[in-house]
Amino acid sequence: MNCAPAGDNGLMKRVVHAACPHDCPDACGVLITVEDGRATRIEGDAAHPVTRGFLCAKVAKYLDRVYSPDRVLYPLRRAAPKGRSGGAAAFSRITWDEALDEIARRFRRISADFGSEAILPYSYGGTLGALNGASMDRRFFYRLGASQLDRTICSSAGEAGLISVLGVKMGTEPEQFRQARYIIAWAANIHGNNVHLWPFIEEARRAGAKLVVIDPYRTRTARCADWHLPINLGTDAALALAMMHVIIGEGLYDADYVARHTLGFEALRERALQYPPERVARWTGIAAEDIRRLAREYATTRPAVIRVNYGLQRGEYGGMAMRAVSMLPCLVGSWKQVGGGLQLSTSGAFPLDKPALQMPQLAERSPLGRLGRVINMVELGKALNDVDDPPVKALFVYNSNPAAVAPDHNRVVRGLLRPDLFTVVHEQFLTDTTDYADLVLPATTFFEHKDLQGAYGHYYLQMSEAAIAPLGECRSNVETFRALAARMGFDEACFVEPVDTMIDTALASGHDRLAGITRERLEREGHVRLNLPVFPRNGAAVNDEVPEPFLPFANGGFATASGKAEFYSEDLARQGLDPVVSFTPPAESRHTELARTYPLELLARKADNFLNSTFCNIPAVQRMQAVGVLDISAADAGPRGIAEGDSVRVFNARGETFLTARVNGAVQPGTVSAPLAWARLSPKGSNVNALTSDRLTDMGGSATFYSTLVEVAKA
Ligand SMILES: Nc1nc2c(c(=O)[nH]1)N[C@H]1C(S)=C(S)[C@@H](COP(=O)(O)OP(=O)(O)OC[C@H]3O[C@@H](n4cnc5c(=O)[nH]c(N)nc54)[C@H](O)[C@@H]3O)O[C@H]1N2
Ligand SMILES: Nc1nc2c(c(=O)[nH]1)N[C@H]1C(S)=C(S)[C@@H](COP(=O)(O)OP(=O)(O)OC[C@H]3O[C@@H](n4cnc5c(=O)[nH]c(N)nc54)[C@H](O)[C@@H]3O)O[C@H]1N2
Ligand code: SF4
Ligand SMILES: [Mo]
Repeated sequence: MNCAPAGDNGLMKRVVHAACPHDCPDACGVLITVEDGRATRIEGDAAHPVTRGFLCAKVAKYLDRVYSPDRVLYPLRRAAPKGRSGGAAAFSRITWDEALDEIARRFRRISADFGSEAILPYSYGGTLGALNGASMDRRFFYRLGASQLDRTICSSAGEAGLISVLGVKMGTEPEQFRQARYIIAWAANIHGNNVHLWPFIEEARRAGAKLVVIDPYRTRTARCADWHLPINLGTDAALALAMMHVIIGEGLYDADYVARHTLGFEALRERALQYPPERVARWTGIAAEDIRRLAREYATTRPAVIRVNYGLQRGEYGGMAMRAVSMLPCLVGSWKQVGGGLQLSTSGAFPLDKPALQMPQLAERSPLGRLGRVINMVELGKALNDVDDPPVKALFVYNSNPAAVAPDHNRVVRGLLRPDLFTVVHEQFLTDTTDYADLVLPATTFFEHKDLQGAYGHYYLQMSEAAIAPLGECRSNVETFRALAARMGFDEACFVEPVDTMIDTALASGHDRLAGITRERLEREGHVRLNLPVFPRNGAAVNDEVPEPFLPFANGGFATASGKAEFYSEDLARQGLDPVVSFTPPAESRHTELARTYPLELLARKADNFLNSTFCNIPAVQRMQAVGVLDISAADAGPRGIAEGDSVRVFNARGETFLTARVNGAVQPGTVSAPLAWARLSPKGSNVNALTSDRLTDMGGSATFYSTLVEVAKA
């Protein structure tokens, strides 16, 4: 941070280093200019090796979000019936004292009448800050004896799949993509969801690299690619197996790497034999010849890297799909080259002391005397309507907008409408979820609080300083749960621990990768690269100005039980899953019985310019993003009498939503697609999640947003 009196007008002007906390792999370094207490400018940190001085279009407009006239600035109490009505008019302003008293009183009552597990926290990716994401809140709910939330809505299937092969969530660092000569963007919408990787890919392409995109949707990334393979939803495991069929059959694998660093090759060879390209072509919609060419090019071009993203694992068999794709670099040995390998996530490299931040041992001091039961956040509708041991009587939502993002929206809303459910929502804005809140508490943005920030798309740890004072009466998550703990009479010292001490605690895990990385250093430098072992000097820690390439698995060193990349997994066998890898069509897909009634596969995707449901309400961002649209192929539109611009009803047994048809070649026959947005801003108040189901994935208990069958009719 630097301070200087600013020229003529005598205002104090300073530039503050922060880190974008939104749920995005890029975790950008951000510079906020503050003049006389007001933020006046936001820009990407040019010194950050991945941010490189630019921000995505939505966060570039963040001043509009921070200073939006729609910010919730004071605690609010409901003054009208729950439901989609009224917005701000449905609430009246109260004081923090009144709000905290009411929450403490209701929580005590519910705990006495039904047991403390009748209280359910609900949070996800509002902020990925180490403190405001998961620290004081966890302490509070452990001490309270509340139900635990299994936070599975995004990535747990893919994580399970990746970890089943590699043992850890690590991969190729983004800076190395510039050295790659064959790049597969597999379910990776790089322009939309990971834009800071793009300049490295561009650099590689200038040096002759080829970019292949495997995505059912013609994203901007696909349009820019050398080769786009529009795959049918949920069929990636089959494609990867067919590639392995070719690679193994034609002897294109790295026999030495396989022999030294993998386990179960013979079992994999036998399995891959069952997936010849001709057979797989029918499932994937990709011609056998294209599959062969892809396999040969991938196996023989060096270095070859795969950027795979979580879109791959939002289908019913997402775990197996990620498992299959994760095997490819292990088979061809591309981990050995700078610019080779695979990246899903880098988050496993950040060894912050989570137990010390979250303190699960506090559960022993709760009325329950142990950890509460676990509720899967994907099944919120079930939890609110059907769970009875005890029923959920209070819901505390923060960092999340479940009435927009949770699957089976109508069932979720049925639960949220229950008059006997006490719902508190800690938010920056009035959202789909506050439509059902009894109390709304005002939350700070990252401009207004300090935090420590890791990443899942690079290897830099960052300090995010508070740039401005909290607006109105906003409080951070940390301060809100601190205040609630005091009101509940929790007198443990951890509830008064200052933010800086919490940051010190998080950094004090004693792990090598954090050696020498202190709060003071992060405050000085803004971002610091983790101490990563360097190839070929594996084991030696360096932290130079220009970091040397980090090759996590060049010499094997996988974090699995066997220490090898596991083509055969004893652990999966124990769970009753296929220990090798296989393809199964999702129950909701064109290959199954239900497709006779609902013949179209729905890709209920993310919007390129929103962040899940965040940013939907900001006018400057709305201008960049078409919402309320359904992409449909001419082959599916024609027979239904649907033309470009027509209003359509998209429906299945769970619900319906109303959209405007776009017949522009974005999707293939049999697939339709619509972006996620706020339900309350959508025609007739429902979004794509009115159509999605709460069925869980094969591994990790994640959501199956992208295994959804629908029918479409002209409205
Ligand atoms: N602009 C923007 N950025 C975001 C987000 C956002 O909403 N908007 N969301 C953030 C979040 S929460 C996350 S988890 C990350 C990562 O989010 P991602 O997982 O990368 O995002 P998705 O859009 O779900 O999927 C990525 C791509 O996979 C494709 N896809 C979907 N199903 C399949 C399939 O079965 N096979 C294949 N091959 N491709 C498929 C989609 O069409 C999409 O283009 O992005 C983050 N960044
Ligand atoms: N159909 C469909 N549904 C999806 C997806 C999809 O691709 N398609 N993607 C899924 C995925 S990958 C994910 S990760 C989930 C995302 O689910 P959520 O994490 O719920 O995502 P957001 O919609 O971004 O909502 C986050 C909310 O937190 C608030 N917030 C931000 N910062 C703070 C803070 O510091 N404190 C508090 N108290 N609140 C804060 C924001 O204002 C915002 O309303 O959605 C899932 N749902
Ligand atoms: S949302 Fe992602 S790309 Fe945009 S500023 Fe934040 S971290 Fe960077
Ligand atoms: Mo996510």
